[in-house]
Amino acid sequence: MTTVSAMHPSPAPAARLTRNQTAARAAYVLAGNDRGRLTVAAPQLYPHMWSWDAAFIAIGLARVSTGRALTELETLLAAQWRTGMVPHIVFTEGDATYEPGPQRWACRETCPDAPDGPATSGLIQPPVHGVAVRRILDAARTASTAERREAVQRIRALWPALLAWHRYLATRRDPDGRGILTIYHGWESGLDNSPRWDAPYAAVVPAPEFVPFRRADLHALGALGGAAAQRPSDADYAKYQWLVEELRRAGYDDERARRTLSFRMGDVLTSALFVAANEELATVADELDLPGVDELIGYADRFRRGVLQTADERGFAADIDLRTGAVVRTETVAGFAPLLSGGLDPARRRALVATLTSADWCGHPGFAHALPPSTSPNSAAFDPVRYWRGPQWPPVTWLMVWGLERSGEQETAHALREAALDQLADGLFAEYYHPFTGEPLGARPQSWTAAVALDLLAA
Ligand code: 2M8
Repeated sequence: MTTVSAMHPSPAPAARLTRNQTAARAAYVLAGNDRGRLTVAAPQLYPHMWSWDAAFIAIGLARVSTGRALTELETLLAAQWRTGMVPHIVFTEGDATYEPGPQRWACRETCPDAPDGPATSGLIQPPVHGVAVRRILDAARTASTAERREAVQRIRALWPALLAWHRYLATRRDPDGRGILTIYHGWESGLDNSPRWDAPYAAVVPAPEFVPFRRADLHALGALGGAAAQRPSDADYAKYQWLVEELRRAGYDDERARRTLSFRMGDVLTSALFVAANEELATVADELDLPGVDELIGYADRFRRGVLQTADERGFAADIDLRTGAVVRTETVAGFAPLLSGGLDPARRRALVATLTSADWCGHPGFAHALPPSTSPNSAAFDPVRYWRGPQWPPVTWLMVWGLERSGEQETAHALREAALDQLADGLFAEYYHPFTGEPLGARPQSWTAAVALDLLAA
Protein backbone atom coordinates (compact mmCIF):
# COMPACT_ATOMS: atom_id res chain seq x y z
CA MET A 1 0.00 0.00 0.00
CA THR A 2 1.36 3.46 -0.87
CA THR A 3 1.06 5.80 2.07
CA VAL A 4 0.69 9.54 1.97
CA SER A 5 4.06 10.05 3.62
CA ALA A 6 5.71 7.78 1.08
CA MET A 7 4.12 9.66 -1.80
CA HIS A 8 5.09 13.01 -0.35
CA PRO A 9 8.33 12.84 1.59
CA SER A 10 8.44 15.14 4.58
CA PRO A 11 10.36 18.37 4.07
CA ALA A 12 13.84 18.55 5.55
CA PRO A 13 13.59 19.37 9.26
CA ALA A 14 15.21 22.76 8.72
CA ALA A 15 12.42 23.89 6.36
CA ARG A 16 10.00 26.24 8.10
CA LEU A 17 6.60 26.77 6.57
CA THR A 18 4.64 30.00 6.55
CA ARG A 19 1.29 29.93 8.34
CA ASN A 20 -0.61 29.60 5.09
CA GLN A 21 1.64 26.75 4.01
CA THR A 22 1.21 25.04 7.39
CA ALA A 23 -2.58 25.27 7.11
CA ALA A 24 -2.57 23.96 3.55
CA ARG A 25 -0.31 21.08 4.48
CA ALA A 26 -2.39 20.25 7.57
CA ALA A 27 -5.55 20.06 5.46
CA TYR A 28 -3.67 17.91 2.98
CA VAL A 29 -2.55 15.52 5.74
CA LEU A 30 -6.11 15.14 7.00
CA ALA A 31 -7.32 14.48 3.45
CA GLY A 32 -4.59 11.86 3.03
CA ASN A 33 -5.59 10.10 6.27
CA ASP A 34 -9.30 10.25 5.34
CA ARG A 35 -10.78 6.83 4.64
CA GLY A 36 -14.20 8.14 3.59
CA ARG A 37 -16.25 8.30 6.77
CA LEU A 38 -13.38 8.27 9.23
CA THR A 39 -9.86 9.61 9.54
CA VAL A 40 -7.21 7.15 10.72
CA ALA A 41 -5.19 8.42 13.67
CA ALA A 42 -1.88 7.81 11.84
CA PRO A 43 -1.55 5.63 8.73
CA GLN A 44 1.18 3.24 9.86
CA LEU A 45 1.13 3.17 13.65
CA TYR A 46 -2.60 3.69 14.27
CA PRO A 47 -4.49 2.64 11.11
CA HIS A 48 -7.95 2.87 12.78
CA MET A 49 -10.23 5.45 14.39
CA TRP A 50 -9.46 6.50 17.98
CA SER A 51 -12.14 8.17 20.06
CA TRP A 52 -10.47 11.31 21.39
CA ASP A 53 -8.38 11.64 18.23
CA ALA A 54 -11.70 11.73 16.33
CA ALA A 55 -12.88 14.61 18.52
CA PHE A 56 -9.71 16.64 17.86
CA ILE A 57 -9.90 15.74 14.17
CA ALA A 58 -13.49 17.01 14.08
CA ILE A 59 -12.35 20.26 15.73
CA GLY A 60 -9.78 20.73 12.95
CA LEU A 61 -12.09 19.59 10.16
CA ALA A 62 -14.72 22.10 11.32
CA ARG A 63 -12.37 24.77 9.92
CA VAL A 64 -12.57 23.12 6.49
CA SER A 65 -16.03 21.54 6.32
CA THR A 66 -18.55 21.25 9.14
CA GLY A 67 -20.21 18.43 7.17
CA ARG A 68 -17.03 16.33 7.10
CA ALA A 69 -16.38 17.12 10.77
CA LEU A 70 -19.83 15.80 11.67
CA THR A 71 -19.26 12.67 9.61
CA GLU A 72 -16.30 11.89 11.87
CA LEU A 73 -18.46 12.07 15.00
CA GLU A 74 -21.30 10.17 13.31
CA THR A 75 -18.95 7.31 12.45
CA LEU A 76 -17.62 7.15 15.99
CA LEU A 77 -21.05 7.30 17.61
CA ALA A 78 -22.39 4.65 15.24
CA ALA A 79 -20.03 2.29 17.08
CA GLN A 80 -21.49 3.23 20.48
CA TRP A 81 -22.25 0.35 22.83
CA ARG A 82 -25.78 -0.31 24.13
CA THR A 83 -24.69 1.03 27.53
CA GLY A 84 -23.86 4.38 25.93
CA MET A 85 -20.12 3.69 26.07
CA VAL A 86 -18.16 5.14 23.16
CA PRO A 87 -15.28 2.76 22.41
CA HIS A 88 -11.72 3.99 22.26
CA ILE A 89 -11.00 2.27 18.93
CA VAL A 90 -13.28 1.68 15.95
CA PHE A 91 -11.48 -0.77 13.71
CA THR A 92 -11.25 -0.17 9.98
CA GLU A 93 -11.54 -3.21 7.79
CA GLY A 94 -8.55 -4.38 5.84
CA ASP A 95 -5.74 -3.50 8.24
CA ALA A 96 -4.83 -6.27 10.63
CA THR A 97 -1.46 -4.91 11.75
CA TYR A 98 -2.48 -3.14 14.97
CA GLU A 99 -2.36 -5.06 18.24
CA PRO A 100 -4.53 -5.67 20.15
CA GLY A 101 -6.83 -6.15 17.16
CA PRO A 102 -10.54 -7.13 17.10
CA GLN A 103 -9.90 -10.84 17.82
CA ARG A 104 -7.95 -10.03 20.94
CA TRP A 105 -10.70 -7.74 22.27
CA ALA A 106 -13.45 -10.18 21.20
CA CYS A 107 -16.05 -7.65 22.34
CA ARG A 108 -19.00 -8.93 20.37
CA GLU A 109 -18.29 -12.53 21.38
CA THR A 110 -17.96 -11.52 25.03
CA CYS A 111 -20.49 -8.81 25.76
CA PRO A 112 -24.11 -8.38 24.63
CA ASP A 113 -23.73 -4.60 24.89
CA ALA A 114 -21.16 -4.43 22.07
CA PRO A 115 -22.53 -3.00 18.82
CA ASP A 116 -23.38 -5.13 15.78
CA GLY A 117 -21.59 -2.82 13.35
CA PRO A 118 -17.84 -2.32 13.13
CA ALA A 119 -15.50 -4.12 15.54
CA THR A 120 -14.42 -1.98 18.48
CA SER A 121 -12.25 -2.06 21.57
CA GLY A 122 -13.86 -2.34 25.00
CA LEU A 123 -12.36 0.76 26.63
CA ILE A 124 -13.11 4.48 26.62
CA GLN A 125 -11.05 7.63 26.07
CA PRO A 126 -11.49 11.20 27.34
CA PRO A 127 -14.86 12.70 26.28
CA VAL A 128 -13.73 15.63 24.16
CA HIS A 129 -16.61 15.07 21.73
CA GLY A 130 -18.96 17.63 23.27
CA VAL A 131 -16.27 20.26 22.80
CA ALA A 132 -16.07 19.27 19.13
CA VAL A 133 -19.85 19.58 18.69
CA ARG A 134 -19.76 23.10 20.12
CA ARG A 135 -16.90 24.07 17.78
CA ILE A 136 -18.73 22.65 14.77
CA LEU A 137 -21.85 24.63 15.61
CA ASP A 138 -19.74 27.78 16.01
CA ALA A 139 -18.03 27.19 12.67
CA ALA A 140 -21.41 26.60 11.02
CA ARG A 141 -22.50 30.09 12.07
CA THR A 142 -20.18 31.67 9.55
CA ALA A 143 -20.94 29.08 6.84
CA SER A 144 -23.69 29.29 4.23
CA THR A 145 -27.31 29.03 5.38
CA ALA A 146 -27.58 25.60 3.81
CA GLU A 147 -24.44 24.33 5.61
CA ARG A 148 -25.62 25.74 8.92
CA ARG A 149 -29.08 24.19 8.56
CA GLU A 150 -27.59 20.85 7.73
CA ALA A 151 -25.16 21.03 10.66
CA VAL A 152 -27.99 21.83 13.08
CA GLN A 153 -30.07 18.96 11.74
CA ARG A 154 -27.20 16.50 12.07
CA ILE A 155 -26.34 17.66 15.59
CA ARG A 156 -30.00 17.11 16.53
CA ALA A 157 -29.78 13.59 15.13
CA LEU A 158 -26.60 12.91 17.15
CA TRP A 159 -28.06 14.29 20.36
CA PRO A 160 -29.48 11.07 21.90
CA ALA A 161 -26.13 9.33 21.39
CA LEU A 162 -24.21 12.24 22.94
CA LEU A 163 -26.51 12.33 25.96
CA ALA A 164 -26.28 8.54 26.36
CA TRP A 165 -22.47 8.79 26.30
CA HIS A 166 -22.46 11.40 29.08
CA ARG A 167 -25.01 9.41 31.09
CA TYR A 168 -22.87 6.30 30.79
CA LEU A 169 -19.86 8.19 32.16
CA ALA A 170 -21.77 9.91 34.96
CA THR A 171 -23.40 6.69 36.16
CA ARG A 172 -21.29 3.62 35.38
CA ARG A 173 -17.95 5.40 35.64
CA ASP A 174 -18.83 7.31 38.81
CA PRO A 175 -21.29 5.04 40.61
CA ASP A 176 -20.64 6.66 43.99
CA GLY A 177 -21.21 10.18 42.68
CA ARG A 178 -17.87 11.56 43.88
CA GLY A 179 -17.25 13.53 40.70
CA ILE A 180 -14.21 11.61 39.45
CA LEU A 181 -14.38 9.27 36.46
CA THR A 182 -13.09 5.73 36.88
CA ILE A 183 -10.69 4.32 34.31
CA TYR A 184 -9.84 0.62 34.00
CA HIS A 185 -6.66 0.99 31.95
CA GLY A 186 -3.99 3.65 31.35
CA TRP A 187 -5.11 3.61 27.72
CA GLU A 188 -8.45 5.05 28.84
CA SER A 189 -6.70 8.20 30.03
CA GLY A 190 -5.10 8.71 26.60
CA LEU A 191 -1.84 9.42 28.48
CA ASP A 192 -0.95 5.75 28.37
CA ASN A 193 2.45 5.43 30.09
CA SER A 194 2.35 8.67 32.06
CA PRO A 195 4.11 8.54 35.45
CA ARG A 196 0.59 9.10 36.82
CA TRP A 197 0.05 5.38 36.46
CA ASP A 198 3.43 4.05 37.68
CA ALA A 199 2.32 3.37 41.26
CA PRO A 200 -1.05 1.76 40.38
CA TYR A 201 0.54 -0.35 37.63
CA ALA A 202 2.75 -1.94 40.30
CA ALA A 203 -0.38 -3.87 41.32
CA VAL A 204 -0.98 -5.10 37.77
CA VAL A 205 0.80 -8.43 37.52
CA PRO A 206 0.16 -10.63 34.48
CA ALA A 207 -0.72 -14.24 35.36
CA PRO A 208 2.29 -16.57 34.92
CA GLU A 209 0.60 -18.40 32.04
CA PHE A 210 -0.13 -15.16 30.15
CA VAL A 211 1.94 -14.84 26.98
CA PRO A 212 2.26 -11.20 25.85
CA PHE A 213 1.58 -10.74 22.16
CA ARG A 214 3.71 -9.22 19.42
CA ARG A 215 4.66 -5.52 19.77
CA ALA A 216 3.23 -4.33 16.43
CA ASP A 217 3.80 -0.73 17.55
CA LEU A 218 7.58 -1.14 17.61
CA HIS A 219 7.55 -2.61 14.13
CA ALA A 220 5.43 0.26 12.74
CA LEU A 221 7.52 2.92 14.47
CA GLY A 222 10.74 1.26 13.29
CA ALA A 223 9.49 1.48 9.71
CA LEU A 224 9.05 5.23 10.26
CA GLY A 225 12.62 5.52 11.52
CA GLY A 226 11.62 5.86 15.18
CA ALA A 227 13.34 4.13 18.09
CA ALA A 228 11.80 1.81 20.69
CA ALA A 229 12.88 4.34 23.35
CA GLN A 230 10.02 6.57 22.12
CA ARG A 231 7.38 3.97 23.09
CA PRO A 232 6.32 2.34 26.38
CA SER A 233 8.66 -0.39 27.66
CA ASP A 234 8.03 -4.12 27.17
CA ALA A 235 7.31 -4.50 30.89
CA ASP A 236 4.63 -1.79 30.65
CA TYR A 237 3.19 -3.33 27.50
CA ALA A 238 2.77 -6.73 29.13
CA LYS A 239 0.68 -5.02 31.83
CA TYR A 240 -1.42 -3.19 29.21
CA GLN A 241 -2.13 -6.47 27.48
CA TRP A 242 -2.90 -8.24 30.72
CA LEU A 243 -5.43 -5.57 31.70
CA VAL A 244 -7.22 -6.09 28.37
CA GLU A 245 -7.34 -9.78 29.24
CA GLU A 246 -8.74 -9.03 32.71
CA LEU A 247 -11.39 -6.80 31.20
CA ARG A 248 -12.35 -9.41 28.64
CA ARG A 249 -12.65 -11.98 31.43
CA ALA A 250 -14.95 -9.52 33.23
CA GLY A 251 -17.14 -9.55 30.11
CA TYR A 252 -16.66 -5.79 29.66
CA ASP A 253 -19.20 -5.41 32.43
CA ASP A 254 -18.71 -2.32 34.58
CA GLU A 255 -20.02 -3.98 37.73
CA ARG A 256 -17.72 -6.99 37.38
CA ALA A 257 -14.79 -4.85 36.28
CA ARG A 258 -15.12 -2.80 39.44
CA ARG A 259 -14.83 -5.93 41.56
CA THR A 260 -12.11 -7.80 39.68
CA LEU A 261 -9.73 -5.44 37.87
CA SER A 262 -6.23 -4.87 39.21
CA PHE A 263 -6.27 -1.24 38.00
CA ARG A 264 -9.04 1.20 38.88
CA MET A 265 -8.10 4.85 38.93
CA GLY A 266 -9.98 8.10 39.35
CA ASP A 267 -8.64 10.14 36.42
CA VAL A 268 -8.60 13.84 37.18
CA LEU A 269 -7.80 15.04 33.63
CA THR A 270 -10.56 12.97 32.02
CA SER A 271 -12.92 14.25 34.71
CA ALA A 272 -11.99 17.86 33.97
CA LEU A 273 -12.55 17.29 30.26
CA PHE A 274 -15.93 15.83 31.15
CA VAL A 275 -16.79 19.05 33.00
CA ALA A 276 -15.87 21.12 29.97
CA ALA A 277 -17.72 18.83 27.54
CA ASN A 278 -20.86 18.95 29.70
CA GLU A 279 -20.73 22.73 29.79
CA GLU A 280 -20.22 22.98 26.05
CA LEU A 281 -23.05 20.54 25.29
CA ALA A 282 -25.34 22.39 27.70
CA THR A 283 -24.87 25.57 25.64
CA VAL A 284 -25.65 23.60 22.47
CA ALA A 285 -28.79 22.17 24.05
CA ASP A 286 -29.83 25.63 25.17
CA GLU A 287 -29.24 27.14 21.75
CA LEU A 288 -30.96 24.37 19.76
CA ASP A 289 -33.68 23.72 22.33
CA LEU A 290 -32.57 20.14 22.90
CA PRO A 291 -33.29 18.10 26.06
CA GLY A 292 -30.84 17.61 28.93
CA VAL A 293 -29.62 21.13 29.80
CA ASP A 294 -30.10 20.72 33.56
CA GLU A 295 -28.72 17.21 33.54
CA LEU A 296 -25.55 18.32 31.73
CA ILE A 297 -25.08 21.31 34.03
CA GLY A 298 -25.56 18.98 37.00
CA TYR A 299 -22.82 16.67 35.74
CA ALA A 300 -20.51 19.65 35.15
CA ASP A 301 -21.04 20.91 38.71
CA ARG A 302 -20.51 17.49 40.29
CA PHE A 303 -17.31 16.72 38.41
CA ARG A 304 -15.92 20.23 38.86
CA ARG A 305 -16.23 19.75 42.60
CA GLY A 306 -14.57 16.34 42.26
CA VAL A 307 -11.63 17.79 40.33
CA LEU A 308 -11.14 20.74 42.67
CA GLN A 309 -11.19 18.52 45.74
CA THR A 310 -7.91 17.00 44.58
CA ALA A 311 -6.15 20.35 44.05
CA ASP A 312 -3.27 21.45 46.31
CA GLU A 313 -2.43 25.04 47.34
CA ARG A 314 -1.04 25.74 43.83
CA GLY A 315 -4.34 24.57 42.32
CA PHE A 316 -2.47 21.53 40.97
CA ALA A 317 -4.73 18.46 40.76
CA ALA A 318 -4.14 14.75 41.51
CA ASP A 319 -5.53 11.34 40.57
CA ILE A 320 -7.12 8.91 43.02
CA ASP A 321 -6.43 5.21 43.34
CA LEU A 322 -9.96 3.91 43.79
CA ARG A 323 -8.74 0.49 44.91
CA THR A 324 -6.78 1.87 47.85
CA GLY A 325 -8.23 5.35 48.30
CA ALA A 326 -4.73 6.86 47.92
CA VAL A 327 -4.35 10.30 46.36
CA VAL A 328 -1.69 9.93 43.64
CA ARG A 329 0.26 13.17 43.15
CA THR A 330 2.62 13.31 40.18
CA GLU A 331 4.27 16.18 38.36
CA THR A 332 2.46 15.55 35.09
CA VAL A 333 0.41 17.77 32.82
CA ALA A 334 -2.79 16.27 34.29
CA GLY A 335 -2.17 18.51 37.31
CA PHE A 336 -3.42 21.44 35.24
CA ALA A 337 -6.87 19.85 35.01
CA PRO A 338 -8.50 22.78 36.90
CA LEU A 339 -7.64 25.05 33.94
CA LEU A 340 -10.08 22.88 31.96
CA SER A 341 -12.75 22.33 34.60
CA GLY A 342 -12.67 25.94 35.81
CA GLY A 343 -13.84 26.81 39.31
CA LEU A 344 -10.56 27.81 40.99
CA ASP A 345 -10.69 31.06 42.92
CA PRO A 346 -8.70 33.81 41.11
CA ALA A 347 -5.66 33.60 43.42
CA ARG A 348 -5.22 29.86 42.98
CA ARG A 349 -5.89 30.13 39.26
CA ARG A 350 -3.09 32.69 39.00
CA ALA A 351 -0.84 30.38 41.01
CA LEU A 352 -1.61 27.50 38.65
CA VAL A 353 -0.90 29.62 35.57
CA ALA A 354 2.35 30.77 37.21
CA THR A 355 3.29 27.11 37.73
CA LEU A 356 2.49 26.35 34.09
CA THR A 357 4.75 29.12 32.81
CA SER A 358 7.52 28.48 35.37
CA ALA A 359 10.89 26.81 34.71
CA ASP A 360 9.37 23.55 36.01
CA TRP A 361 7.07 23.48 33.00
CA CYS A 362 6.77 25.55 29.79
CA GLY A 363 9.34 28.10 30.92
CA HIS A 364 12.24 25.66 31.22
CA PRO A 365 15.24 27.58 29.82
CA GLY A 366 16.40 24.61 27.74
CA PHE A 367 13.13 24.10 25.87
CA ALA A 368 13.01 24.60 22.10
CA HIS A 369 9.40 25.79 22.41
CA ALA A 370 7.77 27.14 25.58
CA LEU A 371 5.01 24.52 25.61
CA PRO A 372 3.70 22.14 28.28
CA PRO A 373 5.68 18.90 28.47
CA SER A 374 3.69 15.79 29.41
CA THR A 375 5.83 15.47 32.56
CA SER A 376 7.78 18.21 34.36
CA PRO A 377 11.45 18.22 33.27
CA ASN A 378 12.33 18.61 36.94
CA SER A 379 10.56 15.40 37.91
CA ALA A 380 12.60 12.20 38.44
CA ALA A 381 10.17 10.39 36.12
CA PHE A 382 10.82 12.77 33.18
CA ASP A 383 12.07 11.22 29.94
CA PRO A 384 12.29 13.62 26.97
CA VAL A 385 11.65 11.01 24.28
CA ARG A 386 9.43 8.37 25.83
CA TYR A 387 5.86 9.00 24.81
CA TRP A 388 3.76 10.47 27.64
CA ARG A 389 6.70 10.70 30.06
CA GLY A 390 8.08 14.05 28.86
CA PRO A 391 7.51 14.96 25.20
CA GLN A 392 5.23 17.82 24.19
CA TRP A 393 1.95 16.72 22.60
CA PRO A 394 0.10 19.16 20.28
CA PRO A 395 -3.46 18.13 21.32
CA VAL A 396 -2.54 18.73 24.95
CA THR A 397 -1.17 22.14 23.98
CA TRP A 398 -4.49 22.78 22.23
CA LEU A 399 -6.41 21.87 25.38
CA MET A 400 -4.26 24.18 27.47
CA VAL A 401 -4.71 27.10 25.04
CA TRP A 402 -8.44 26.47 25.00
CA GLY A 403 -8.67 26.10 28.78
CA LEU A 404 -6.65 29.25 29.38
CA GLU A 405 -8.87 31.20 27.00
CA ARG A 406 -11.99 29.93 28.73
CA SER A 407 -10.48 30.87 32.10
CA GLY A 408 -9.82 34.43 30.92
CA GLU A 409 -6.04 33.92 30.84
CA GLN A 410 -5.70 35.41 27.35
CA GLU A 411 -2.08 36.51 27.58
CA THR A 412 -0.76 33.07 28.50
CA ALA A 413 -3.08 31.45 25.97
CA HIS A 414 -1.68 33.73 23.26
CA ALA A 415 1.93 32.92 24.19
CA LEU A 416 1.23 29.19 24.06
CA ARG A 417 -0.58 29.47 20.75
CA GLU A 418 2.34 31.33 19.18
CA ALA A 419 4.85 28.79 20.52
CA ALA A 420 2.68 25.95 19.19
CA LEU A 421 2.47 27.49 15.74
CA ASP A 422 6.23 27.86 15.75
CA GLN A 423 6.61 24.17 16.65
CA LEU A 424 4.12 23.09 13.98
CA ALA A 425 5.81 25.15 11.26
CA ASP A 426 8.07 22.16 10.62
CA GLY A 427 5.11 20.85 8.60
CA LEU A 428 5.73 17.28 9.78
CA PHE A 429 2.74 16.98 12.15
CA ALA A 430 4.50 14.54 14.41
CA GLU A 431 2.72 12.66 17.16
CA TYR A 432 4.90 14.34 19.81
CA TYR A 433 8.03 16.50 20.12
CA HIS A 434 11.28 16.43 22.08
CA PRO A 435 11.02 19.40 24.49
CA PHE A 436 14.72 20.29 24.36
CA THR A 437 15.68 19.67 20.74
CA GLY A 438 12.28 20.25 19.12
CA GLU A 439 12.80 16.97 17.24
CA PRO A 440 9.63 15.33 15.86
CA LEU A 441 8.97 11.96 17.54
CA GLY A 442 6.56 9.04 17.22
CA ALA A 443 4.20 8.60 14.28
CA ARG A 444 3.89 11.08 11.44
CA PRO A 445 1.84 12.45 9.98
CA GLN A 446 -0.47 12.19 12.98
CA SER A 447 -4.00 13.36 12.22
CA TRP A 448 -4.75 15.11 15.49
CA THR A 449 -1.58 17.18 15.20
CA ALA A 450 -2.66 18.41 11.77
CA ALA A 451 -6.17 19.03 13.10
CA VAL A 452 -5.13 21.17 16.05
CA ALA A 453 -2.73 23.07 13.78
CA LEU A 454 -5.65 23.97 11.52
CA ASP A 455 -7.72 25.19 14.44
CA LEU A 456 -4.89 27.13 16.11
CA LEU A 457 -4.10 28.81 12.80
CA ALA A 458 -7.70 29.76 12.12
CA ALA A 459 -8.46 31.46 15.41
C1 2M8 B 1 -1.89 6.19 21.83
O1 2M8 B 1 -2.54 5.05 22.38
C2 2M8 B 1 -2.70 3.80 21.70
C3 2M8 B 1 -3.58 2.91 22.56
O2 2M8 B 1 -4.85 3.49 22.70
C4 2M8 B 1 -1.40 3.07 21.43
O3 2M8 B 1 -0.35 3.45 21.96
O4 2M8 B 1 -1.45 2.08 20.67
C5 2M8 B 1 -2.16 7.35 22.80
O5 2M8 B 1 -1.33 8.44 22.54
C6 2M8 B 1 -3.63 7.76 22.74
O6 2M8 B 1 -3.86 8.89 23.53
C7 2M8 B 1 -4.05 8.05 21.30
O7 2M8 B 1 -5.43 8.30 21.26
C8 2M8 B 1 -3.70 6.88 20.37
C9 2M8 B 1 -3.94 7.20 18.89
O8 2M8 B 1 -3.35 8.43 18.54
O9 2M8 B 1 -2.33 6.50 20.52
